[in-house]
Amino acid sequence: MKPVSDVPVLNLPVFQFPTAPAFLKVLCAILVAGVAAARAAERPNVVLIVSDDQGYTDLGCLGKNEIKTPHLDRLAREGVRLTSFYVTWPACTPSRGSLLTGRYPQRNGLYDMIRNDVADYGKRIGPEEYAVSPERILGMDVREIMVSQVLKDAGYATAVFGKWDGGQLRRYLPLQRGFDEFYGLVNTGIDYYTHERYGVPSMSRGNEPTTEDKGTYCTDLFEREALKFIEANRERPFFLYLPFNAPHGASSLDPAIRGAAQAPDEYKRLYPHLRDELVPGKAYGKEALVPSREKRRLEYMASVTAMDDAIGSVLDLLDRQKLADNTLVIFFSDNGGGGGAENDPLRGGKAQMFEGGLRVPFLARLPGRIPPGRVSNEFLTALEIFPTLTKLADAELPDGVVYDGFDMLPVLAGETASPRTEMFWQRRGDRAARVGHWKWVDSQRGSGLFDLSEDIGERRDLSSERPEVLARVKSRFEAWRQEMDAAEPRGPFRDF
Ligand SMILES: [Ca+2]
Repeated sequence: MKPVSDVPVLNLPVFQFPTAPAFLKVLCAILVAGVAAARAAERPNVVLIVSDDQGYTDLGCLGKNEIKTPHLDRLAREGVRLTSFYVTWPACTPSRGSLLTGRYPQRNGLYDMIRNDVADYGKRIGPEEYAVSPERILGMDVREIMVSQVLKDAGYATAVFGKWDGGQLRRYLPLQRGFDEFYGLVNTGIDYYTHERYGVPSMSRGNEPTTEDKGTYCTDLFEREALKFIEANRERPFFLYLPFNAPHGASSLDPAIRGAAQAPDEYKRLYPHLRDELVPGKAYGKEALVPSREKRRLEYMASVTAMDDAIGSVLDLLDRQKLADNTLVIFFSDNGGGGGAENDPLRGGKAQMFEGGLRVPFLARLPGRIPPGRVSNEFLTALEIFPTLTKLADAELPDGVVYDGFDMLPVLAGETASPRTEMFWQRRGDRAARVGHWKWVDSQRGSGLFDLSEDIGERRDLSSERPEVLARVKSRFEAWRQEMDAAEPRGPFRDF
């Protein structure tokens, strides 16, 4: 039997009833604390979903082709779909870096692809590529603040599951950039099943490489992690960044796999009219069987539908946990469609300065704020993501940092017109600008001045008919370029 003296005794202070003013002070303090706690609990969650190389018209709800995306279609029905939403670069790395920092790639320093992987076998990196990506030790400048850090500091639980693509050395990894959790590929693309990039294992959990799930379709893994995270954090505000690598082509050494996305058979069976076949072709300078054009479209569409299913599981869980009404869900593609994608009626695609490389599908849902079923042609960009999420979380933009966007929620809600009037792009020697409804392109793949209000397909070059407009748009580009050159230098590509 325990001696009585071992029983813990609570040494409570002798309670004295406070005097009236003191009592009011205590009461006020309790009320303020209660309101702050309630406010913290009320702050909306954020689920930011990014797909990889998805085409402008590859959404089932558009009815333009046979692709099946029932859950993205649901988001469109319950929220807003944008038709003039742009990313900051026509390929993965800088586009993703920009949405996380709220700054032009030319301002945050990550203005080209990070080739911090073994190059594809037999690939020759040209001098132009070497000039901007000479090493495998690069990443987003560590002085850059990501939106994850701002939300974490504001009390949000933060996680990223999927394609990181912001540098693979430890100092560049998500846990050092304001994310509490990370599971995914550190680089820009993998084989969906082996999780290897051209034979090199590329998955990490937290700061450590892992092969724990080798063999499992990666979209399913990101879904699994997302659901676990939401379950675990349902009582507090959370920021879930879900950047899928679907429907990007697989980075496999196998000629029968590379060059197409990958999807499980159950999703490929949804598109029975497309033949799943290999045809004679070339790989690494030798004869080989490679995916046919039809198979590339099949794998692409099936991988989009598999991703859509994962997104459906996330939306279902938000419903079950009664979180849907207090969660901003955003979806867009990191750049224009490539591989088996369709961008029609836009000109061009991934890696190009035409609209097909830069204008992407976008959906957002926030019940009670964004009216359901809206379609908006307002001019908005991925630069708006950072200020929008910061405002939503009732947090402040970091001091002394120049941001290139603004809070776009009032525009998404249809309350105000977009304040954006211009946007600029540069990819090596290729340049482009949109000023109002005018678009100027100067690139290896073609150039011209186009009136997007009448010619979204950029078919009719008006350079000689409207020289005054051309001069104005080019001068706006030059002013932007000068501003970028004058910005505080950032790595990895510039000396600092
Ligand atoms: Ca991409």
